[in-house]
Amino acid sequence: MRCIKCRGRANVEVKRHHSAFCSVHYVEFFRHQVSRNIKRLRMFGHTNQILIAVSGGKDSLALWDVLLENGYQAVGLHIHLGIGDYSRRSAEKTHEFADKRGAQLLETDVEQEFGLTISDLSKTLRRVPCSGCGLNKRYIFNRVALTHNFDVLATGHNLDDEAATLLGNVIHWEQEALRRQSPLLESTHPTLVKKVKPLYTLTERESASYCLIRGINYVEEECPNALGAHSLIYKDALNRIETMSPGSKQQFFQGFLERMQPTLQRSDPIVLKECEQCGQTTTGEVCSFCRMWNKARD
Ligand code: Q46
Ligand code: ZN
Ligand code: ZN
Repeated sequence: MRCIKCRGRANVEVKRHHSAFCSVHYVEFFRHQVSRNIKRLRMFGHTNQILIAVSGGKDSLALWDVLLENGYQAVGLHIHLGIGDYSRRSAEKTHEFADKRGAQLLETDVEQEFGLTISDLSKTLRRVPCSGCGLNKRYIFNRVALTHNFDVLATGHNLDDEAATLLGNVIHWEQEALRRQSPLLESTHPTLVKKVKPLYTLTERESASYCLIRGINYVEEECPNALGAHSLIYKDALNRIETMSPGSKQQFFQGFLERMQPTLQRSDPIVLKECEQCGQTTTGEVCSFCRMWNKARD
């Protein structure tokens, strides 16, 4: 296999682009994809302050690296979830990355701030950990971005994540979730920060290859709570289809963005109010985050 740019020995094959690259040109390809996504969807510019949600996994660290290398002002935010060794190792990898580059990192600890780790919260509420965890992460990312005056929140969601979420949303016909599923969510309320996903055209494998070539140490294990999660089942199904028909995953998600999203976004948006307890957005009187913690502290 030869690199399509320099004809040297290729190290990474990208089947859905019918391409292969040597290490140097792969890094160039990956960064170009990210830059193109940022510019095409007008996610942010070089004068914007970007907060990037960093878990310590391959996607968020690859994204942080690309943004810093491309001269963007990107500050990391790591949330300590309190999920045993997995959380400890995730924090270690995040610190290692930030220290090596002298990059600014903000941190929040769910237990210190709210009184329970994600694991204890799930036991107290008798709910699967992911539901409380997802709600906490979304809430904290938005709140930190607002209180520190960031222009935009960037996450490392990749093509595999987005295609799996889309499949789940279609299987359950989650209309509101489908309307909001986009690599770019503009702020629709003063307490909602703009959200972007610059890796939405790149796969997990491509982020992993980028980290490997760049020498980025990331937490390789999955969160123990992800085992048996629906998202993994959907990813597995999509990977099987992709193996038989390369490009299907991209076609599925890109086709949705181009053909379905514009129609869905024309429907009346939900009216947002401010939560009586915390002031963040909600459709009712008290937001789901406050309701969850009220119940846990009962
Ligand atoms: S960290 Fe949290 Fe994920 Fe673990 S508990 Fe579930 S949502 S699986 S991305
Ligand atoms: Zn090359
Ligand atoms: Zn609230």
